[in-house]
Amino acid sequence: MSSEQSNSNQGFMSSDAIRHSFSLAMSKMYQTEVPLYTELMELVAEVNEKVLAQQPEIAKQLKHTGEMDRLNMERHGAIRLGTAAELTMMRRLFAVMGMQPVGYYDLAPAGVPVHSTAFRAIDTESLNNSPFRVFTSLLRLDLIDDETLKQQAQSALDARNIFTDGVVRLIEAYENEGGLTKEQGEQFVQEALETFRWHEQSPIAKDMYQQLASQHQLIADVVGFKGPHINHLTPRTLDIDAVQQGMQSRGIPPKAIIEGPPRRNCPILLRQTSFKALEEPVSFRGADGQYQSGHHTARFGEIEQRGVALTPKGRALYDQLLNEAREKLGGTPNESNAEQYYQLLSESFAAFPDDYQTLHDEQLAYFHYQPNETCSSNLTEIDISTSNLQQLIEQDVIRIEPIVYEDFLPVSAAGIFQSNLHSDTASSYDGQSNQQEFEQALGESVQDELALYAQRQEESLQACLAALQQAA
Ligand code: OOG
Ligand code: NI
Repeated sequence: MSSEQSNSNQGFMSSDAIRHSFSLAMSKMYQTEVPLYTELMELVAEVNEKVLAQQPEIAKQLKHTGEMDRLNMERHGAIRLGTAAELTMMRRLFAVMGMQPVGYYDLAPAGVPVHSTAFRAIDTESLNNSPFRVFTSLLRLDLIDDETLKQQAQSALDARNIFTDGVVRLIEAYENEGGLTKEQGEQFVQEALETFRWHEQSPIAKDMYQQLASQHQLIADVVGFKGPHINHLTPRTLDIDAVQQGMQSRGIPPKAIIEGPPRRNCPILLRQTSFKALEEPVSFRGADGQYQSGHHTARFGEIEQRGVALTPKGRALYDQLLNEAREKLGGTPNESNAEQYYQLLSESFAAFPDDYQTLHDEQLAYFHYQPNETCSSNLTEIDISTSNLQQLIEQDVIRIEPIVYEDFLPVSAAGIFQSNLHSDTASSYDGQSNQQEFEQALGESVQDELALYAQRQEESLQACLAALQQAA
């Protein structure tokens, strides 16, 4: 029995249900905060509908993998935290919703002074019930070189409390009782939402904000606010190139480059684009208690297209081909070299097989194994075992369906961060990446995303063989 079933059996609201409800509440809040996000959602829904109508094989695949029902509720968000204590409590908050930290992303080499993880559901069923994920970064104040400023930033962070008392009580209740009742669950959603809300009033003075921003825009974005406002929500599209064009024709200027792999027949990993952060009015607190007006750019919109998860071998090939294209470009992709970059990218990725069968056979990607209902072979005469897997696939007894990538990509994430920063600060930090320190702040280890995909592939294989043996 999954933990999901066990907590709903005891009269608790399931973690999947809490996560789903939270993701809807968050989307509703962000739509009122950033109306352009609503427009983006409409555009994505339109494009997805068209793809499903025009490409029935994609519709079929999504039905087989269970992703069809989740498509329109699928999104991720992102937040940036300031202290270890905030990250620990955030982990406990997400745990109530069945979201666990997966993966470690070090953004310092790309000039972004944070390291990050993604909180998300783990097993196939929970992912299909609600795929909501949150890319969560922890600011690395150790990368600020001005000692005085570092101290000031630290005191500002230590003085804030980003969680309501109510949400902390409910987190404790969840941990002690093993779940929340429906009433508590609903209350939890409302209380948790408060942490992610936008605050127009900054608790710090304008000149401190400016000093922080001159070190790095991102430092000001974290230290200058009462809480970790959600900075974007990202719906999932089935055709990101169509959305990129659609944005332009609706007068929403997208960032110059779609991050990730090039367009392919069989999408791999993740492609992402965004529209630029909005400049928003903020008022800063003066020493005399009076507020002084200013502005801040932080919140933006993003869209992504997800493809099959890659094995370590596939991922190594992806990294190699991406690096090759970037090295040939001889700089960071931007408006002025976009066409050339796409050209180099597609040349370089010609070396990456582009049909699911080859991706499977060469162990470049992860797949679900499923009994093929349309197969007419007599199962009693066939060896239904792992050692005969290839044969079973060739004879159409078993079909393979791509396991969708649920995680993020560091180079892409850096590109997304960067496109929203308007500062000409360091292009890379050489401070050592420190997963151990991150995990200490988190209060536990992050899960290895590759191991999770391998495990789900293996589980689907065992379930598939068992079903076939039963049928035989
Ligand atoms: C997070 C940027 C990374 C993604 O989808 O890769 C990201 C941030 O700006 O806080 O959201
Ligand atoms: Ni994002």
